[in-house]
Amino acid sequence: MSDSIFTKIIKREIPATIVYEDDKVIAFNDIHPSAPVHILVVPKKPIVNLLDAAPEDAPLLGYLLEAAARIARDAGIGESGFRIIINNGKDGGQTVDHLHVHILGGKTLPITF
Ligand code: D5M
Repeated sequence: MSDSIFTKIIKREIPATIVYEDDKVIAFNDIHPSAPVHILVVPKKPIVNLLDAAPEDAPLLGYLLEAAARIARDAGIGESGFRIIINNGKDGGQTVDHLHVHILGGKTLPITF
Protein backbone atom coordinates (compact mmCIF):
# COMPACT_ATOMS: atom_id res chain seq x y z
CA MET A 1 0.00 0.00 0.00
CA SER A 2 1.29 3.47 -0.83
CA ASP A 3 2.19 5.88 1.95
CA SER A 4 -0.55 8.21 3.19
CA ILE A 5 0.02 11.95 2.96
CA PHE A 6 0.63 11.90 6.73
CA THR A 7 3.30 9.19 6.41
CA LYS A 8 4.94 11.43 3.81
CA ILE A 9 4.96 14.24 6.38
CA ILE A 10 6.46 11.85 8.97
CA LYS A 11 9.16 10.94 6.44
CA ARG A 12 9.73 14.64 5.64
CA GLU A 13 8.81 13.99 2.00
CA ILE A 14 6.28 16.82 2.08
CA PRO A 15 6.39 19.92 4.29
CA ALA A 16 4.25 20.65 7.32
CA THR A 17 4.42 22.97 10.31
CA ILE A 18 5.34 20.38 12.92
CA VAL A 19 4.56 21.43 16.49
CA TYR A 20 5.39 18.18 18.33
CA GLU A 21 7.06 14.87 17.59
CA ASP A 22 8.26 11.86 19.55
CA ASP A 23 8.85 8.19 18.75
CA LYS A 24 5.09 7.39 18.62
CA VAL A 25 3.26 10.47 17.30
CA ILE A 26 3.69 13.61 15.23
CA ALA A 27 1.57 16.78 15.40
CA PHE A 28 1.34 19.53 12.81
CA ASN A 29 -0.95 22.40 11.86
CA ASP A 30 -3.92 21.49 9.67
CA ILE A 31 -3.46 22.90 6.18
CA HIS A 32 -7.14 24.02 6.10
CA PRO A 33 -7.73 25.29 9.66
CA SER A 34 -11.31 25.32 10.94
CA ALA A 35 -10.38 27.30 14.08
CA PRO A 36 -7.58 29.64 15.20
CA VAL A 37 -5.80 26.56 16.59
CA HIS A 38 -6.23 23.43 14.45
CA ILE A 39 -3.60 20.77 15.00
CA LEU A 40 -3.58 17.16 13.82
CA VAL A 41 -2.00 14.49 16.03
CA VAL A 42 -1.05 11.39 14.06
CA PRO A 43 0.35 8.05 15.20
CA LYS A 44 3.49 7.10 13.30
CA LYS A 45 2.03 3.61 12.95
CA PRO A 46 -0.12 3.76 9.79
CA ILE A 47 -3.47 2.76 11.30
CA VAL A 48 -6.28 3.74 8.86
CA ASN A 49 -8.84 4.74 11.51
CA LEU A 50 -10.33 3.45 14.77
CA LEU A 51 -11.94 0.51 12.94
CA ASP A 52 -8.48 -0.58 11.83
CA ALA A 53 -7.03 -0.44 15.35
CA ALA A 54 -6.30 -3.78 17.02
CA PRO A 55 -6.61 -4.52 20.75
CA GLU A 56 -2.81 -4.26 21.03
CA ASP A 57 -3.06 -0.67 19.73
CA ALA A 58 -5.01 0.37 22.85
CA PRO A 59 -1.95 1.84 24.64
CA LEU A 60 -1.09 3.83 21.51
CA LEU A 61 -4.67 5.16 21.26
CA GLY A 62 -4.51 6.22 24.89
CA TYR A 63 -1.15 7.86 24.31
CA LEU A 64 -2.58 9.72 21.30
CA LEU A 65 -5.20 11.39 23.53
CA GLU A 66 -2.76 12.11 26.34
CA ALA A 67 -0.34 13.66 23.84
CA ALA A 68 -3.20 15.68 22.30
CA ALA A 69 -4.02 17.20 25.70
CA ARG A 70 -0.35 18.13 26.24
CA ILE A 71 -0.11 19.62 22.74
CA ALA A 72 -3.32 21.62 23.32
CA ARG A 73 -1.93 22.95 26.60
CA ASP A 74 1.37 23.86 24.91
CA ALA A 75 -0.60 25.63 22.15
CA GLY A 76 -2.16 27.85 24.82
CA ILE A 77 -5.72 26.47 24.71
CA GLY A 78 -5.61 24.27 27.81
CA GLU A 79 -7.35 26.83 30.05
CA SER A 80 -9.92 28.07 27.54
CA GLY A 81 -10.80 24.57 26.33
CA PHE A 82 -10.68 22.73 23.08
CA ARG A 83 -12.39 20.02 21.04
CA ILE A 84 -11.01 16.64 19.99
CA ILE A 85 -12.43 15.05 16.83
CA ILE A 86 -11.61 11.72 15.19
CA ASN A 87 -13.38 11.23 11.85
CA ASN A 88 -13.86 7.61 10.78
CA GLY A 89 -14.79 6.57 7.25
CA LYS A 90 -16.79 8.33 4.55
CA ASP A 91 -19.88 9.28 6.56
CA GLY A 92 -17.64 10.39 9.41
CA GLY A 93 -15.95 12.88 7.10
CA GLN A 94 -12.58 11.14 6.99
CA THR A 95 -10.60 12.31 3.96
CA VAL A 96 -7.12 11.08 4.88
CA ASP A 97 -6.84 7.33 5.50
CA HIS A 98 -4.37 7.56 8.35
CA LEU A 99 -5.77 7.85 11.88
CA HIS A 100 -5.57 11.40 13.21
CA VAL A 101 -6.91 13.43 16.10
CA HIS A 102 -8.07 16.97 15.34
CA ILE A 103 -7.40 19.50 18.13
CA LEU A 104 -9.60 22.55 17.61
CA GLY A 105 -9.65 25.66 19.77
CA GLY A 106 -8.77 29.30 20.16
CA LYS A 107 -12.41 30.42 19.99
CA THR A 108 -15.81 29.28 21.26
CA LEU A 109 -16.62 26.46 18.89
CA PRO A 110 -20.13 26.09 17.45
CA ILE A 111 -22.09 22.91 18.11
CA THR A 112 -23.04 21.84 14.58
CA PHE A 113 -24.18 18.38 13.57
O1 D5M B 1 -9.11 15.42 8.10
C1 D5M B 1 -8.01 15.50 7.25
C2 D5M B 1 -7.38 16.82 7.51
O2 D5M B 1 -6.06 16.78 6.99
C3 D5M B 1 -8.07 18.00 6.84
O3 D5M B 1 -8.55 18.91 7.85
C4 D5M B 1 -7.01 18.67 6.00
C5 D5M B 1 -5.75 18.09 6.57
N1 D5M B 1 -4.64 17.95 5.63
C6 D5M B 1 -4.66 17.33 4.42
N2 D5M B 1 -3.45 17.41 3.85
C7 D5M B 1 -2.64 18.07 4.73
C8 D5M B 1 -1.27 18.46 4.72
N3 D5M B 1 -0.47 18.18 3.70
N4 D5M B 1 -0.79 19.13 5.79
C9 D5M B 1 -1.60 19.42 6.84
N5 D5M B 1 -2.90 19.08 6.90
C10 D5M B 1 -3.41 18.41 5.87
P1 D5M B 1 -10.23 14.32 8.00
O4 D5M B 1 -10.59 14.03 9.42
O5 D5M B 1 -9.65 13.12 7.27
O6 D5M B 1 -11.34 14.99 7.22
